[in-house]
Amino acid sequence: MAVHLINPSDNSFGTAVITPRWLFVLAAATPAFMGDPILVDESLEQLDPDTIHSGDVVGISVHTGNALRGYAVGKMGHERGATVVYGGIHATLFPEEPFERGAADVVMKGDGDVAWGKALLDLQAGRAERIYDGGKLEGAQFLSARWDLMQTDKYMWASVQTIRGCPKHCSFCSVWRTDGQKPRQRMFESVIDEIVELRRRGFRFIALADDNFYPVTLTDLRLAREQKNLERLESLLQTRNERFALMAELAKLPKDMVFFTQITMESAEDPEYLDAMRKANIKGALVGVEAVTPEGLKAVYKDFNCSGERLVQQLQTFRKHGLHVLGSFIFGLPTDKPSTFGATVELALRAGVTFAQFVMMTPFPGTVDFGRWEKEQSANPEMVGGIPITRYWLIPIAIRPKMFTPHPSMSSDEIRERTEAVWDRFYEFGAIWKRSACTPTIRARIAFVLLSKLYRQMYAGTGISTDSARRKKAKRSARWIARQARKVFQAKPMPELKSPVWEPRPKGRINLTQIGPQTPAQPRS
Ligand code: B12
Ligand code: SF4
Repeated sequence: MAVHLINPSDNSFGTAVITPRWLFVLAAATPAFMGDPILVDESLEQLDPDTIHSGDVVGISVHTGNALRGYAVGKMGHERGATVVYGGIHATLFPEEPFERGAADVVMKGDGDVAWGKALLDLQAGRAERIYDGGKLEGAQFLSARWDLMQTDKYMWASVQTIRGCPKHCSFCSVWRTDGQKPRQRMFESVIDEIVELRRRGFRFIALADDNFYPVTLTDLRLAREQKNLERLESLLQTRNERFALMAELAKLPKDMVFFTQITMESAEDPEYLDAMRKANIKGALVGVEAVTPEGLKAVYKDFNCSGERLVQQLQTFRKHGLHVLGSFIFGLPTDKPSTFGATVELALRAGVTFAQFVMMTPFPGTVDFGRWEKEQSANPEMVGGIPITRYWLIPIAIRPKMFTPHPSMSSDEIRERTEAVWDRFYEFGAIWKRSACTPTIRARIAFVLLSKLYRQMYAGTGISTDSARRKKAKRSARWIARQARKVFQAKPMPELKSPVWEPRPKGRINLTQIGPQTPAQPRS
């Protein structure tokens, strides 16, 4: 019984930017006596069906964007006599769908670190359940990935998760619902051990694949103090201290290492945290700016973000602390007007964000936005190709609309065209070249230009464009650029590098008067 783990994708580029972490974590969760699983990442190359045989187990991970391809892979595995198991965020949200659409034998909801091994043992013993619920594991139970099974020459960045869950509740995001609002943090020792292993193998660029690298804000601490809620304060400080301990250890790793993460904008008000990040070589972060106006932020329940000039200042604060920002903006919010597009890109340029992504409003399942939209549609659902639009991920790509929720004043085409124009403006050669001045050498500058172009081609070129000729061209050039960019990220392996010898953790409560900042958060305009 061979075990296959397949990361489905319609787009294969030969080289990928970031490792799909679940593949290597589930490989670690596969019982050793079953042998090494066979890993297939279709963002590199498409699956060869002949590799699957009767009696094998095929594990497929689906998020909403790749669910349709995932179901095609599952049906193919089933036809070849394999047992097909689905997991991942989309299967967690719609556990019946893989049975209806993807010939599933088993579906696993939630975390797979523990439950995957159990499911495999049950399958082998012929007593598998239909649906497993892996739940939300505590950080100490998260497994380290099997990096020994990775094709090292195919990826630019490896991904390591340090924390899951996010205390916020943005209306377009499902993380706080599926991963929970209580941050689940891995012990820093196991994170560092994993990173050391990656550096030994020649990876110096690591994406910290966290929902939110800043789980405790200064405002949270201030409020807990004001409310004299000592239990909450202790828990917040413990989480925060673990973050600082992790960053202190990251700082001791080889100096050529570069980390990238995702963080909320409130961290700009916490210089102690930003300085620790800089020392830890965390050189960049995706910051969810979403909208540049107060109305836009309110519409997505993100009014903890700043707007206007204060936003520019906050984004610049990251740069002052040595952190490059990948600003993430959403278009198509009900509050957007034609003038919002130009104003947003000009703000992004003025604020000095190093990279930016401009995504079109997508109602992802499990979000507040999706729930509202599904309710609105329930009386008289709009159909595309015989499929209700609220199940848009099942609509074949060729006829799938690019936007789903109607806008009060602009058509979907207008929003898409204006969004494409914004990508073009932000990533025009002159603007990229100007931004590339932040790099230290000419080689790094070239790498910066390549990466900017790659990002633009992979995302906007193949994602939002409706022109198939333009999409094909974007795919071809992304393939070529990705090969060149991969070489730039490659580092000399350091097989001699060792993990620190870890002391056992001291037990007992922490002293609340000594740890953590005492300063209240800055008021926001
Ligand atoms: C890091 C990350 C990225 C990175 C790296 C992606 C990559 N190559 O891995 C980047 C920044 C590139 C990215 C991009 C995008 N992402 Co993203 N990303 C994440 C994030 C924060 C962590 C993913 C991760 O590595 N987790 C660590 C692994 C170990 O956990 P896991 O994947 O959940 O797997 C566990 C379980 O789900 C389960 N499991 C998973 N698969 C399987 C399979 C089987 C068979 C079994 C049994 C179990 C199982 O077991 C695993 C171990 O416990 C998640 C948030 C999240 N919490 O999931 C969002 C998330 C997955 N991303 C999301 C989105 C929307 C996107 C984008 C579309 C954003 C955009 N608009 O461009 C793109 C799409 C990229 C693409 N084509 O895949 C959404 C997906 C929502 C949805 N319903 O599908 C999420 C959930 C975040 C959110 N805001 O809601 N992302
Ligand atoms: S968008 Fe970011 S801040 Fe908002 S809930 Fe999701 S992970 Fe948290």
